[in-house]
Amino acid sequence: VRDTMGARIDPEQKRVILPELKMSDAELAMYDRIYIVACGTSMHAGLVGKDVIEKWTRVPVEVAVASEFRYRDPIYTDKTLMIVISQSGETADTLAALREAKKSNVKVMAITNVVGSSVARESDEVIFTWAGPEVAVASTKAYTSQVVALYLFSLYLAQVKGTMTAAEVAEVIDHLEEIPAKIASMLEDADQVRHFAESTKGVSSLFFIGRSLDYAVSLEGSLKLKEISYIHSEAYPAGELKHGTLALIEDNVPVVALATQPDIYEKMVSNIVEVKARGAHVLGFATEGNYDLIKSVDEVIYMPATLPMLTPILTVIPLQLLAYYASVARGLDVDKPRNLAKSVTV
Ligand code: F1P
Repeated sequence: VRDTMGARIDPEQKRVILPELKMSDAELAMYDRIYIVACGTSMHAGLVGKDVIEKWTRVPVEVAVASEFRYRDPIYTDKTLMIVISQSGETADTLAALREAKKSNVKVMAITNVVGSSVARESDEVIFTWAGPEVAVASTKAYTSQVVALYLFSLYLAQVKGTMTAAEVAEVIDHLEEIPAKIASMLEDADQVRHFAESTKGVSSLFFIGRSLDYAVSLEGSLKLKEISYIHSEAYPAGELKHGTLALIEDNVPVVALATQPDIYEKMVSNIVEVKARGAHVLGFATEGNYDLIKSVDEVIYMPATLPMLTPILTVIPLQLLAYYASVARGLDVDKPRNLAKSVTV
């Protein structure tokens, strides 16, 4: 986190610095509305960013799929900031949205991995993710680095707007600095998720449910599964189940239920009870210490504890592994899924 991001942590001061930011802090603090525009995995990172920016800075954020955004007539004011997120920096729809915004004189900040890419060159501001080359088609480390960039940007914005105290920022930084070790331990301890993935071999459909940040991560887990294992999969906000999706739950349908957010834990448990009552086989995700969840589900994966706002960086790891092992179990080429290109430039 400290050394590789275009956004950095000052370890002594426990503050975030954006060394490459060209605009003044006063200008940044002035923006009162943010559009985040991106495609695919990058858009899912943006959904995490939305919740984090709104919570820490109180600036309203709208996340838009770039391929749809270009048909809108967006309501820009001179206090609107657009953030475009693109691993490759060459995605056609994201570039089109960026160019439209520039025509309306909207300030655009990019979060991208590729120095010299079109998105990097054409945006007013850039935070590089420095995630190294993404070799496989399906984005994995790009997501993590984009989410980290969004956390750091949000903290910086909170600093300049004064919406968080220095102590609150320092607390988040302390937790962020512990994340790499926690990810390493999760990667070493992947047997349970591999076993669950292998048990999906004959399965034709799999559902993810979650609320709030857990829902945002569910969307990415579901996309990874579709992309590389070709299992039909959907992610739903758990509270929406009874508005239709519950009809699809029957005996032995696998459901991955994320329950990492303490303030809505009880509501998630009642959704899990609903799908279990229809025969679903539920793999739950909870934070270490929250050992109660096993009473409501068939299997649980416990994740290292961190701040609730930071859990997406951890939760996505076993979800990516689930897609990976499901793909391997089916004998598929994990790195080159059918029909997909690394960069969608047309
Ligand atoms: C966006 C994206 C990727 C996905 C695939 C197709 O790319 O949807 O998230 O994995 O490779 O493109 P980008 O704009 O982040 O480069």
